[in-house]
Amino acid sequence: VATLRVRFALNLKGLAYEEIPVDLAHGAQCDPEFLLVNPQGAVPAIAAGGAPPLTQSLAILEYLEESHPRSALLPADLQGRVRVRAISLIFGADNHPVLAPRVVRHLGDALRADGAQRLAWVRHWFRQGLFQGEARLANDPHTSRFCHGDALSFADICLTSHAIVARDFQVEAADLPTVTRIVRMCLEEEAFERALPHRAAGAPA
Ligand SMILES: N[C@@H](CCC(=O)N[C@@H](CS)C(=O)NCC(=O)O)C(=O)O
Repeated sequence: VATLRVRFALNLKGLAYEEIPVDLAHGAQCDPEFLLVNPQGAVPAIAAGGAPPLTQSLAILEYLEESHPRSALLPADLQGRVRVRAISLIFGADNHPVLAPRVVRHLGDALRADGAQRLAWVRHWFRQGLFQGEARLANDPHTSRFCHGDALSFADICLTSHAIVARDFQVEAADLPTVTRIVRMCLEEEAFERALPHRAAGAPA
């Protein structure tokens, strides 16, 4: 989910990049070699401008926005920027963190949750993110073609990355018309389509 946010932003800004896959399913994020890149043991991390690796997807989005202001992903007005960041944080701060692999692993290790219980947990928080997104976006005059007016923003990036992976977990969203519509609109954009997980370097065939 978090890596997808960065791939969407890079594509939307038309920036070229090389991807190095990290196999989360086999714990490669905790290999000593990768911990030198991100001691937190999580992706994404990007190397840009010869500086030490940048981590945390939302901070990376801010970096890309400030370093490459063309194809802006934040509105020009302060109120709009705050609204876009607030919507982004529904996904990035409130729901995704509790379904990260390390959290789900810990449910098994510490609480002996079995596979079905761990899956139910993940699906619950994916659904919660979409549900809260719908509550925030529906009936809000600032919601239009996309999460904020008619221009793509961080909020669309965060919603769509959450929704795509939720779909892989068969999370129901048909009763959430606003988020369903916006995700569909985003996926019509080539920049989003090209970033989808099955197109990533190292993705399973
Ligand atoms: N808040 C971080 C979250 C990073 C994160 O948890 N990434 C996941 C993949 S979506 C990960 O690498 N998890 C490894 C793990 O939980 O062990 C961000 O937005 O970059």
